[in-house]
Amino acid sequence: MTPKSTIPAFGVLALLMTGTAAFAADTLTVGFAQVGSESGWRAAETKVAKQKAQQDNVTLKISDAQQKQENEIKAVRSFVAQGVDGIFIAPVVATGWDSVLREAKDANIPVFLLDRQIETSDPSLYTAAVTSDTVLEGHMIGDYLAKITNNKCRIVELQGTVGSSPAINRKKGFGEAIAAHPDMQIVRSQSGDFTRSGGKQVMESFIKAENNGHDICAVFAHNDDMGIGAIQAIKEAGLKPGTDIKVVSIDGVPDMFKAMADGEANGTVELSPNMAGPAFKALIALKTDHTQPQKWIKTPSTLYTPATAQAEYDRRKPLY
Ligand code: GYE
Repeated sequence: MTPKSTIPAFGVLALLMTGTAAFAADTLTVGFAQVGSESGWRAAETKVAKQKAQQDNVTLKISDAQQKQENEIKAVRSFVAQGVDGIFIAPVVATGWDSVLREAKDANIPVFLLDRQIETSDPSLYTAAVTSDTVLEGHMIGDYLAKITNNKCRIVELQGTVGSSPAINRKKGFGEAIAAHPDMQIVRSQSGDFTRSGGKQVMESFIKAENNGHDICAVFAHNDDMGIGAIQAIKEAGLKPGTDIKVVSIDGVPDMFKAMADGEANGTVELSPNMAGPAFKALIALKTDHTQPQKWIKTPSTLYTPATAQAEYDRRKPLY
């Protein structure tokens, strides 16, 4: 028996003695291999993770991978070497995880995927994934764009990080939604890497290629930050975002609510930045009484439009 395996027993004993559920987590240390800080949504997720860790008495070690998978893999290896009680990974890209996950599994350390999914031939290599339904998000915003354009629109698409599950899935969901409408087409599509500057740069090139933007009906950005970057590019080209070129995206960050309130964007699908909270809860339950979590702990996604944007902005601002 390793010293680690005595932790749940201690937890249960103290639970009986103190009668409080908070104690069991006192001893937990979690390593979080985070993507980076490419977007406002990502920064909020990190912030909420720290808050939830404090509430749940978890010691949280966060490593910033600067959007590189190799850095995340290194971080996971170091968490395994440190013998942490759980590992959270927000996987930059979907493939290439099996061998490092096997190392964590061999060391008996449960792994939770946060906000992005992976492709693996052996799902037993991770314990659970806490993510939104990113295919659904693409579908929802595609249906909405169809509605506000009378099913007729030449669309440019700003994709997220190449090979990341939200980029793959949001493209898929959006494509499914517009497939029903022959007059809706994606005429240009390129990655802006989920960043504001990437979104702006790629949008500038789309505008140049599309009759100074006059032939573009809408931009679909896989996240709000790229959408905000696109808004800047549209303005600099002398056009009106939200009117001349419609802007729809996904995340629900305050800046996008502000843009909608100002009439410069048309819709976003919000996903909760609280991915760590449900993961801590599941890890604590697993450690205290061996409760196996659901494989996919799904968080909700909600469509927002300009009609309620000002109120939603005021409500969210303090949280970010
Ligand atoms: O939408 C984007 C971030 O993985 C769901 O990553 C997350 C996405 C989010 O960079 O802003």
